[in-house]
Amino acid sequence: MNVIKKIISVFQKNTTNRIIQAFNKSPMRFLTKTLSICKSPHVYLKRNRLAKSVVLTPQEQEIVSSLNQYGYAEVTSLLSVEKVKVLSDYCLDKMQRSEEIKAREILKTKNFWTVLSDEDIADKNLTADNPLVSFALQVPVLRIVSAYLKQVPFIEYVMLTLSKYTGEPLKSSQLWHLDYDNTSMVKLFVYLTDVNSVEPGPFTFFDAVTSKNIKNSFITRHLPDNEVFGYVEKTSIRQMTRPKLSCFMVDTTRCYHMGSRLQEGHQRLMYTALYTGLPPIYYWSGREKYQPTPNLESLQLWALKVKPS
Ligand SMILES: O=C(O)CCC(=O)C(=O)O
Repeated sequence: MNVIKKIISVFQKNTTNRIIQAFNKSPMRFLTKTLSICKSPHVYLKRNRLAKSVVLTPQEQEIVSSLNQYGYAEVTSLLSVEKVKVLSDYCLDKMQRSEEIKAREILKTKNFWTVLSDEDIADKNLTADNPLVSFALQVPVLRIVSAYLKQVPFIEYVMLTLSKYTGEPLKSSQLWHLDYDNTSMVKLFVYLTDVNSVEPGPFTFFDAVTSKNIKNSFITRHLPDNEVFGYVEKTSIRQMTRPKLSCFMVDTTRCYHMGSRLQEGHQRLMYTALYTGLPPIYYWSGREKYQPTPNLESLQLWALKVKPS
């Protein structure tokens, strides 16, 4: 009897989550966001207020303008070379152990990549000095995201993916889509292997202006090339063919994108940090999951959503 109850509860939970996901993949997500703000206005207002006090350097201002206008920006020259090196060493070591990590992967949602960061996350909280987290905590990035989202962000996740060739038809994020983790968010990407050509499956997108011309259903779907090219010119594609250690930021809620379309014999190691404005639009996200380290600045503490001790 207990087993049946358990099966029913799992089924109900999955069904509820699927309904919420479908709802938030439609324009109704703005209603969800409004309701979440009404439920916890202090979270939203406090983070808004703090963002107003952020002072940007001229370089940061330029990046925010590019994000506002086009939904993306190159940020390689903004980031600490030392931090990129630490991230790279940490991630390349994981790549060497990818088969072992793959065997312990938690969520096998996409067979064209292995989530190498799963072993960091597992059941535990991540510490702020974990290289995947400390890279996302760079204050210039947090200032930029705060100014762009008009809200001091939360680091919803950090992720390291190793994409591989499967020989199977394209699916999920290999097709064109927008992201719906939140109504306001931005992603920071770092290539940790060279992606100098189309073979290693570059992150590919249309800027926010072009993306507006792409039509989708009320509950949005991932779109194949032929459908997308019915709305926009192939020539407006932005293919991030860049050497390793290149860093860029994209508002993936505004820019249609896809990637990981690898050709045989290639692989791509990429780091992603997702910054979101709180409150979340899903009851299961926006949760505390980080352990602070001493001497963090205020923006960093907010980004980790840690309670001050
Ligand atoms: O694999 C890729 O380049 C696409 C990743 C993606 O769709 C995303 O991070 O939202």
